[in-house]
Amino acid sequence: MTKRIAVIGAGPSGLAQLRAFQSAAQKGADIPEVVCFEKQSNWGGLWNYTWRTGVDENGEPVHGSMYRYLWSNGPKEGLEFADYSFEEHFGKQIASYPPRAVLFDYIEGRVLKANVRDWIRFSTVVRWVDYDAEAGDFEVTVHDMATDRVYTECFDNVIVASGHFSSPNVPEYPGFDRFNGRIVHAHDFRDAREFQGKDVLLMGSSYSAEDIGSQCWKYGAKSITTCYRSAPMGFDWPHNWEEKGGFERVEGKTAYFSDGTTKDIDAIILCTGYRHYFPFLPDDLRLKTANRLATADLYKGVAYVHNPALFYLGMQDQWFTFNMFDAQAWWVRDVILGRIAIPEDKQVLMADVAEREAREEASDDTKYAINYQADYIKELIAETDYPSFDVDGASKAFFEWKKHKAQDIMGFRNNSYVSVMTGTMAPVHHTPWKDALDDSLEVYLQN
Ligand code: FAD
Ligand code: NA7
Repeated sequence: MTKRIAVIGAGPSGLAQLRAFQSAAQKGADIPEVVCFEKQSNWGGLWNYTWRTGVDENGEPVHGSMYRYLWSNGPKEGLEFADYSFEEHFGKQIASYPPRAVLFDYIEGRVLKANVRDWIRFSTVVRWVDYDAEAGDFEVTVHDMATDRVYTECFDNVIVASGHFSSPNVPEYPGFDRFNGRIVHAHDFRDAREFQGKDVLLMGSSYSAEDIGSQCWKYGAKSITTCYRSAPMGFDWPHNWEEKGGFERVEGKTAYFSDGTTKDIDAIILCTGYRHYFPFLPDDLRLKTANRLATADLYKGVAYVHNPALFYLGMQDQWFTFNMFDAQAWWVRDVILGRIAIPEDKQVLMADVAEREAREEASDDTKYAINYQADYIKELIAETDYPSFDVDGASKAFFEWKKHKAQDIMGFRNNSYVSVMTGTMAPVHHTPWKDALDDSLEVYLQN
């Protein structure tokens, strides 16, 4: 095969794409040349932890939003690879909410086994992608930071797997410019110990506010205050955690809220979400979407309707992660291998997007949303040879997880679930999450 494929990013999504092609080759398929460009010096995407914030060693924006002591915020049984179980990787079943280093090790294990590291050009930033309509190919311009060389190569397809939880959404509120303390976005938060003994305010009512607040609480913040724009998280918080309404302004160190209350605070952490940001794409190729389950302009959630030779992986909001990226990557691979045809009529592609959007909007219910994403995974894997697995069983782990969070927000990570890949129950972790201050791989695996 003479085709050339560019994959942008070697995080879980990009690595899923490499593994998808390698698995086809292993079964005897003729596969294209796959070149993956990764701006960091190692793979793993967000799971490749960096202490840096702002700019990296090359002066590029730091991709990582990961922080120390992060434990998976959902059960591992919901994200397990169908072709590489936790038991295969660790040689035993492990507890259900692994810390970052453990998940990094697992992600890495599969691609080390697949032997695809040579397909990746590390420390290489994709600067620009153009489509040449006459030639029918893409020109990809990259900057190799190690040799300080900018060059352009042509590809038949481009697969964007650059993630969408990296570029922060940073609102401004009255008084921020004169606040006598630290204001930091979740993207730049690294170590909860920085806030030991402090009164911390977190803005937002989603996963980052919940988890960064929990980290700060666990590592000794004096008090946690969260404030919401639309709706409270509504958990049964510890005694020194308060949830307030809308944030109005800050004067000196005093924050004012829409319910008329105030709180003196030392630091503000903006857990206000992220933007889909593709500085390397021109208008006609750039995905413009909100963070939702049915992304705009992506046929089957992956093929760009305005140019279906361009694909995007992992651009949805995520209940499922790693195995959803796999389902997508296997499907994209099969389009490229000519096993699946994308309809030529653009109206058909847009109708597919509209149907997905309408179905997502039909309900606000969380269970509905989880089932919606599960159905999406089932739809994609039915069309490829990705190992079939009990996706509804994985959804059940998510339903249990929601229940466990409602019961005990600081204790939900002490629960265990059954793997739908191997049928084994996870062991109970040796130490309750709130007392487990050492998040290293060695300590976690001591079960
Ligand atoms: P990323 O992991 O973001 O990887 C994208 C890669 O693309 C990076 O390596 C980046 O360097 C590279 N890249 C970007 N731009 C360029 C460029 N121009 N040129 C070259 N390379 C480029 N999911 C879970 O399942 N469980 C969790 O507990 C969980 N916790 C999370 C906690 C945080 C703080 C965040 C932000 C996300 C969390 N997620 C979690 C969701 C996360 O999105 C996925 O787990 C996963 O990392 C997404 O993989 P990805 O490959 O799509 O994107
Ligand atoms: P999310 O899930 O996009 O949530 C962002 C939150 O920030 C949400 O509660 C928003 O409120 C709130 N928000 C956004 N803009 C503002 C402004 N201007 N003012 C006040 N509040 C605002 O992002 P997260 O970082 O929590 O999670 C993203 C991923 O990171 C997730 O997958 C995790 O696993 C880790 P809204 O409800 O929209 O009113």
